[in-house]
Amino acid sequence: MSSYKKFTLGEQLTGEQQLFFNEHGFIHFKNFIKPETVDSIIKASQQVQQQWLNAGTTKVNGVPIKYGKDLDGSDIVQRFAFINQHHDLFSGLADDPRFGILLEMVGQGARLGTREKDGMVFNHYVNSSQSAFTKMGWHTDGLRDIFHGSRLNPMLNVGIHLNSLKAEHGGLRVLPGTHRQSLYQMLFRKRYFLDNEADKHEVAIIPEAGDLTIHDGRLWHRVAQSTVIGEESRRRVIYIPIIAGKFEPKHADSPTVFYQKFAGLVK
Ligand SMILES: O=C(O)CCC(=O)C(=O)O
Ligand SMILES: [Fe+2]
Repeated sequence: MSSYKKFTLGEQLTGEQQLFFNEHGFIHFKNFIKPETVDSIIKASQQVQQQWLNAGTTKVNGVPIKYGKDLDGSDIVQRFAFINQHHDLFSGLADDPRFGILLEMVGQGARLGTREKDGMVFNHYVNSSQSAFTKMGWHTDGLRDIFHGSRLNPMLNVGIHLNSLKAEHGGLRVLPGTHRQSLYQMLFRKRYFLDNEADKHEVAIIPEAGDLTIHDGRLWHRVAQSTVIGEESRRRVIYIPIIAGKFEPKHADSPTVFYQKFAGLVK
């Protein structure tokens, strides 16, 4: 599987879409949001960034905020957590009724993780020597639950992509089918966050701005570094988890959990 089929999200998931997701552990929907919405979202993220720079915010609900430098040397936020709690545009985005269709993929008790885990995350990658965020090593998102000592609850990660990219700009790479693996493979297939080499079975997710993707919390994936440097390498993407199981909201005094310290390994 080197390229893959892209879908359009309708009133409900089709049988074909469900089969694709069950088999491969990811799915890609074109044009979830309009170009104008993408522009407003980027502007809103810059407003939150300015607030956090002014306030010197280091953590939100215990989750570390990742800072770095833009191409012009200015300070930027490269990974926001719980951004939905800091701007109406992002809380409004989480209220989009179409997420209801996606919740059915998890079933009973499914909800958007707007108050749990890292909330709505906003990643901003740019490739330059000064950037603090250019790639992310192989991992599954569900490992967090194992660190939490809880059973692996169903978890999907919904991505809203804000740039139109080609393969040379890096971006999300997934190992299809690895969501149907043993716990052993989930733990040890690769070295979490340290391994970042291309895998011969990986698939490059090639989005256009406004597309939505979903990947299973057990699926191995990484973010490849752009092969080009500068403006062309800029990549913004929002993630929001769909979760089930016990409701575990975070709050201002929530502790920083062990896996979040891994974030420091990522450049
Ligand atoms: O930026 C991406 O596309 C993926 C980020 C990711 O895998 C994560 O934050 O867990
Ligand atoms: Fe991830």
